[in-house]
Amino acid sequence: MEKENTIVAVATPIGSGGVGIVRLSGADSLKIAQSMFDKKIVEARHMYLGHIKTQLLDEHGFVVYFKAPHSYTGEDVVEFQVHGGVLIVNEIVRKCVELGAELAERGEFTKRAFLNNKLSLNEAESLMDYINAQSSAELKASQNLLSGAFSRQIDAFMEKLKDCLAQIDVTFDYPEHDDEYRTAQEIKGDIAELNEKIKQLSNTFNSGRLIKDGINVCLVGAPNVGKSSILNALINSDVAIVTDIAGTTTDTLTESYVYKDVRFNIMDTAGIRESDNLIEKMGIERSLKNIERADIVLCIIDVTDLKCEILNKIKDKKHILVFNKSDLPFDENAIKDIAQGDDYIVISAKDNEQIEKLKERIFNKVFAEKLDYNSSIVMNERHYNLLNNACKSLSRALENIDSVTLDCIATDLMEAYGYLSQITGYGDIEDILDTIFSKFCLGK
Ligand SMILES: Nc1nc2c(ncn2[C@@H]2O[C@H](COP(=O)(O)OP(=O)(O)OP(=O)(O)O)[C@@H](O)[C@H]2O)c(=O)[nH]1
Ligand SMILES: [Mg+2]
Repeated sequence: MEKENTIVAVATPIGSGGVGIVRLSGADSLKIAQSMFDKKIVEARHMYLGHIKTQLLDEHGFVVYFKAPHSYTGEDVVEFQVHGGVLIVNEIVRKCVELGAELAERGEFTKRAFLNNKLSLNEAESLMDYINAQSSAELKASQNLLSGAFSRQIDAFMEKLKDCLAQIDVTFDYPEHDDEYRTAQEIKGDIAELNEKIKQLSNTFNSGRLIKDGINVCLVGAPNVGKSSILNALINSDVAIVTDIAGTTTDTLTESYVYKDVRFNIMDTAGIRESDNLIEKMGIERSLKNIERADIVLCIIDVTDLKCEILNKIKDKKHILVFNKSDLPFDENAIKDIAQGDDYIVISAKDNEQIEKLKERIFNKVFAEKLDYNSSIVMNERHYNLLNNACKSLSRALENIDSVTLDCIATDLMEAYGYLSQITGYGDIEDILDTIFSKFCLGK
C-alpha cells in the first residue's frame, strides 16, 4: 500500500481563473519543483516568488513547500501558485511529469492523507460532501462530520466493545475468578446501551439523506387547481406556465428553494384526470411516478371545487392537503369534512397568502425532530449501512446471551467491531479504498 512515487495534479477547477494551483506530493516533490524554479526553496511554509521555467513558460509565480509530515497528505508537498490559465497549469504539470512525477489519480492526495493517518476514512468522505455541499445545511452537517466528532463517537463505541470482549476473555482465562453468569449479565447491559446509541446515530440518516439530496416535494391534484401557481409562489418566480385551461402542464417541472438552510425540490406535475390526449396521458403517468419518488406529497385541492380523487393514491405517503384559492368564497366546514383529521392548510397562490406557512409546514412534516447540526448527522449511505450491520450483530448477541456460552457472543461482538472499524477505516479495508477515492475530483 506504501506509495513511493511522487504525484502531481492541478488542484484548482479546470478552466481559466485568477489563480491556478498545481500540487506535487511525494518524496521527490521538492527536487522536482526546485529544478524548474529559480529561487532556492529553503524554508517550509514560506511563499517564494520567482520564475517557474519550462520549455514553453517563464511564469512569474509562487512556490510553497510543506515538509512531511506537516502537509495535507503527510508527505512532502509543493504547491505552485500561478496565473490561472489552462495552458499554464497544464504545462507545469507536464514539466513535473517530465521530471519524474506521475499524474495523480482522482482523490489520490486525500487517499494518501488517509494512509498517513491525517484523517479517517469517514472524514475523507465527509470532505467530499463538504466541498460539494449545495445548501448551508449540508455544509454545516458535513463540517461537523469532518471535525472529528463523529470519528470520536465511533472510536468510543469500539472501545466499549473491546472492554466487553476483554471481560469475556477474563472469564475464560481465569474461570476461578469470575463466574460466567455474572459476566454475562454485566455485559448484557453494556451491549444493550451501546446498541441503543448506535441505533440513535444511524437513525439520523433519515434527516442526513434529505439534507444531502434535498427534499423532493411533489405537487399533485386535478387540472386547474393551481399546482403551477403554487410552484411559482414557492420559488417566487414565474417559471411555470399558468392558464385557466385545464391540462396546461404536461411535463414534470422541477425547481428548488431553500428554507431554513435546507434545499427543497418542488415537482410540478400534470393534473390527474381521465384523458384521451396522448401527451397529457404520458404526463399523468409521470405524475403518478413522481408520487413514488417524492419524500412528501402536496395534494392540491381547489376550495371552490372540493374534489380529491387521488387521495387514495397518496394516503400511504407523507402528505399535506393544500386547499388553494382561499381568496374566493369557500366553506371551512366542508374542508374539515374532506380532511378528516388529515394535515391540511388553506392558501392562496394568487395572493401569496400562507405561502411561508406552507413552507414551514412542509419542513416540520419532513423533519419531525429538530435538526441539530452540532451533533453528528449521518449523511453517507456506507456509514449508515455499517452502523445498521453493527446493530444487527449486537441484537443477535443480546438475543442469545442467556442461552449460549460467552464465546459465541464474542463472535457477534467482534463482527460489530469489524463493521464499526470500516467506518473510520482503521481496519481491514483495502478493497473499499479505491471505490471511495475514485469519487473524488482530481487534485484533491
Ligand atoms: N382565484 C385564484 N385563482 C388561482 C389561484 N391559483 C391559481 N389560480 C388560477 O387557476 C388557474 C389554473 O392555475 P394553474 O396554476 O395553471 O393550475 P394547475 O393545477 O397547474 O393546472 P394544470 O397544469 O392544468 O393541471 C389559473 O387561471 C390561475 O390563475 C388562487 O390562489 N386564487
Ligand atoms: Mg400546471
